[in-house]
Amino acid sequence: MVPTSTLMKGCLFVGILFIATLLLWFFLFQGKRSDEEEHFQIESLKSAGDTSEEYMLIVSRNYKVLYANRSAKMHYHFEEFEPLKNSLDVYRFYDKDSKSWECLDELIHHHRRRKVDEQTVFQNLYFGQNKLGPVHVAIRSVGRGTSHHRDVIVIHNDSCEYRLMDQKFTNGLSGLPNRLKADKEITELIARYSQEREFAFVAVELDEIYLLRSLVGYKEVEKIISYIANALGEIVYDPKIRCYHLSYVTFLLVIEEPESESSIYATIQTFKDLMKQRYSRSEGERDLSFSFGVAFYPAYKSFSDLVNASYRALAKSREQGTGRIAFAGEEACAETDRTLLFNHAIEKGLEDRDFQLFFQPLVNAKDFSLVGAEVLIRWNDPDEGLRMPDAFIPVAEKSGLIVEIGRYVLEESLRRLSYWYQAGFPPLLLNLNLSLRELEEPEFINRLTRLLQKYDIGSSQLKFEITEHAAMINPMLVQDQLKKIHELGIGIALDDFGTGYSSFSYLAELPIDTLKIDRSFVSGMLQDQSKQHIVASIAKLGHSLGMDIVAEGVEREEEARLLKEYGLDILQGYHFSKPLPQLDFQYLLAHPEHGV
Ligand code: G
Ligand code: G
Ligand code: MN
Repeated sequence: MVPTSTLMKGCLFVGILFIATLLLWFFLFQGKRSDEEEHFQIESLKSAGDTSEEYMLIVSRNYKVLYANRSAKMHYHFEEFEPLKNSLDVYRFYDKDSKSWECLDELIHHHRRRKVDEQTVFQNLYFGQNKLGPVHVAIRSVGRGTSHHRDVIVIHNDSCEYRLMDQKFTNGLSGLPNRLKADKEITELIARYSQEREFAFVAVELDEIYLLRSLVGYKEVEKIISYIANALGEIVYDPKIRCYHLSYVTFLLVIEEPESESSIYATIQTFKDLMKQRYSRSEGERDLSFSFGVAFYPAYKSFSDLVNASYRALAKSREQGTGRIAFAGEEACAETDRTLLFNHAIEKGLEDRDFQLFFQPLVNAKDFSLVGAEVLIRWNDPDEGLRMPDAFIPVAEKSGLIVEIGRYVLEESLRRLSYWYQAGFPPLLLNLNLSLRELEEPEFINRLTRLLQKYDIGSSQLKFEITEHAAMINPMLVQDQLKKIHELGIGIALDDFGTGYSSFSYLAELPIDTLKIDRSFVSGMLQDQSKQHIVASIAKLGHSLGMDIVAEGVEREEEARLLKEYGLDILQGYHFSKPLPQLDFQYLLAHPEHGV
């Protein structure tokens, strides 16, 4: 129970505030008065000002703050004002480099030029260290043009209420809007969407918090929480995404009208990347991992249903381990269960080293001698038998596991090269397929550099194949990363060239050394004159750009002969050899006299 006297005091206080506020606004927007009257008004305003929650400032002609009311001082922090000598009442702002004065100076200046009293709304007004917004600012000048010129500025900050509301609606640890705010805003969103549009409700949770806390201490966990808040804060630059802090290490992302499931994955990936960039701890310590539970509106129709569904999804993802994404909903569940299980199997396969590298020979088009191989991965699943990449690469692309697969392929390939070199075989080129997701890894280039050193492999022995498709999806990033790879001396081939986009414009922009003409142009080329023309012209164009040209899918001797005639540099295909297990390929290396 609140005691009656406290209640009465509260009412009285609110009453006084209200009257003071009225007085201020009345002063600002009434008709003209004589200077004397106004001087009197200013004095009485000061006393009103001190009980007002609005910020009030009186500024002299030369931009000194003559008076700041209690609220304004509180907001500016009193230490930041220094009373000027000989006047008790005169304050000056102390923080010289603060943006706040710039902003206010400009406001006053503008006001004086226009010579009208006015009210302005500012979305963001710097005030002391803080950014307020939106605020209503009213200015009125007294004694215009005389030495008694005063500007009376009243800032009605919606933030008076804000400050209190803020605390109510903000999580104290992260400064992010809290669960209450989420409830309010999402309920509004639901009303607006009225079941016609969709949004994704993604619960984000830091994994293994109890373990983590006992390992690093609660202070470090609080630091991690602020990093999470920063990362989420960056994501919400996208106006279709909102974020909230629901409880200790649980956050919420709301994505309005997501284009597809993969755009949700993309947002999650961005979050993970940002966390990785911000919070990388010294080696040997655990990485942070997060789990995600996704529910959709309108499948779940209220805030609390969405929370519960996304939490259930989170719990479900936990059953599979940490660092996972699970979706809520009956039908979706069966599908996600299958995907989750499959991804889990891939992870296990990587752990058990059930993945094998196959090597498909690359031959010199002039004499058909062996120059290297394209590395193609196979999955030797103990339960299901040999699995081809088409059966698992797309799934791994979607879940992000392709990054792990790529790491495995890269390290194994380098280990092989190093072994063959030590066994006395001449240096040879390996072509590795690289997916966009791998290029997007912030650590990719560093790891690559480290591994080249570790296995002491010359960069000219490695070439990456990327598809045109990847280059199209994220051209800026691809261009950037490829340049770095190129600077290391590693070659880059554009794979499946001629399928889909084939824009020659980025051929000039990307550091590409090699074009691999897609096998659809080679297969059937003997019967199809137009295919021959295409292959011949791609070769000519590529050569004129200083590139090597490879033809893949060469299945017949006649094709090989024709391609040689067109001046191609390297050939690959079943005619020479299928992709081979390591030992079979090694046999070719050891017996060049047998030919490929
Ligand atoms: O071998 P084949 O069925 O072998 O390969 C099918 C596709 O799978 C190829 O187009 C190739 O790009 C892709 N692929 C094979 N191995 C790898 C790999 O190690 N990494 C990536 N990203 N893709 C691969
Ligand atoms: O990365 P890329 O999409 O180029 O992968 C090469 C794929 O082409 C692999 O799946 C490989 O097994 C396959 N391949 C290689 N040579 C031939 C060939 O001569 N004919 C056919 N049909 N497929 C081939
Ligand atoms: Mn390839």
